[in-house]
Amino acid sequence: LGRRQSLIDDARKEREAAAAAASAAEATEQIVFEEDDGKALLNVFFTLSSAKTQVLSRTLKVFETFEAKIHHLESRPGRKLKDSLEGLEYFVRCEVHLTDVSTLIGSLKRNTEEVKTTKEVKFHWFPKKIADLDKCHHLVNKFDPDLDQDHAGYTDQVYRQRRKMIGDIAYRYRHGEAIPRVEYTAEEIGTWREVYSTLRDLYASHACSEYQEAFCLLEKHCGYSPDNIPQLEDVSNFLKERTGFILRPVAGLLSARDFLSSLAYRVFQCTQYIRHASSPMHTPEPDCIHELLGHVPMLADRTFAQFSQVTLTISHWASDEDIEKLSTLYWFTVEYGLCKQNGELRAYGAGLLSSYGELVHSLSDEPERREFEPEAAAAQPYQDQTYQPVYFVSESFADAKEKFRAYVTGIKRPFAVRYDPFTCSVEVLDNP
Ligand code: HBI
Ligand code: NLE
Ligand code: FE
Repeated sequence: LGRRQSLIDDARKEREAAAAAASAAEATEQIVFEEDDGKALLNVFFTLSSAKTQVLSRTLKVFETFEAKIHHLESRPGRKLKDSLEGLEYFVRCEVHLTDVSTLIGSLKRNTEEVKTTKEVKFHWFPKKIADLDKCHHLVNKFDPDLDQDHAGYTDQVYRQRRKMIGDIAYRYRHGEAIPRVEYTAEEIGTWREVYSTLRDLYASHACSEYQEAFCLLEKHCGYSPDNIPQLEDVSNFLKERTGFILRPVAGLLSARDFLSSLAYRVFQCTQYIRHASSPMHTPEPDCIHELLGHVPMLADRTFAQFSQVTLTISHWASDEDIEKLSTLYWFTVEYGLCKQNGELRAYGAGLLSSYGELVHSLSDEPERREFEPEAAAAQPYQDQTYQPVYFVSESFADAKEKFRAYVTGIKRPFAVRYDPFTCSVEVLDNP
């Protein structure tokens, strides 16, 4: 009975909406931001003067062509049309991809006498101001030591306990607060020391020059040394002065959407725990070694910082497919990119610069290396458990940035956003 009543209610609501819309002279639009994908909910009213079924089926074919999901369809006696023709009026409520709305309506207009529409456009929720990043904390738990049996720390209760404690800092953190300091244990510092000294010896021959320059500065001003795990708060303050990037703590691997949205605000979400002592040379999940030795030096470079924020214009409204492509592109550049410098191959990707196992592998004869092309890279399946079989090489750093930007600008966008650096907020500029 409850369900029946709600169907009746729905039908009534729809009739009211239809009546309201029918009396509106022009098509109206309403934009609502929701958890939903980039879909529009479209109410279409059209009148067919001919009673021929062919005309009706040709019209409905338009909906089929655009893969519209029909929620409701009804016909009713039409009002008198201008040329004293009489016909049936149809009301269709459907869900259609945002970018198809205007073409769909255009096609309907060619088939029918009179078309009116009202539209609600649905977008993913996205952070409109920097403090909204407090809500961007959706973790992907495929590498969680509590859940993933292959995790080096899966059977180590002490390690798992420690991860929880450090993870809590991130859960409690709110934008604008100082990042709480962690007092690292002797074992943790031991892991850091081993990775740090091995990598430092490799950087001269394996890391790009921008990395090496920033690394020197971090050793000088930011507590980078074999015996000290730098504190996120200090590193954040250092980056803020260099490139405007700040850090905030996160408890693990973040969803690509939340991760990219944060970059749009020049905020880098940073893990604070360290990898398990048994796997110093490589771990599939991000940890503070990956962030501090892989990402931070690159974020201290102005060109690179800009590169990272390029996602601003897109990550806010991108569909799931766009996000997938963007994060794959991010993977093969920011995480695993190689570039040429003075005729030599060098690493600029953070996943390489934080793993001595993979850094050596990437420049050895083992993997395949291809010239960086965004289209190809965005479609290339990637490996997130162990070393990459394929890397993309760009002519230079600036070249990778330009190509990335060109690719991103080429993606269709339903509205533009403007970032206001004074208030660290985003303004939506135009409707579809
Ligand atoms: N989450 N904590 C964290 N650190 C990263 O480096 C990271 C992430 N989530 C996704 C991600 N990186 C990227 O590889 C892309 O999926 C965007
Ligand atoms: N494999 C990297 C490392 O061991 O440092 C971490 C990659 C995180 C995406
Ligand atoms: Fe990373």
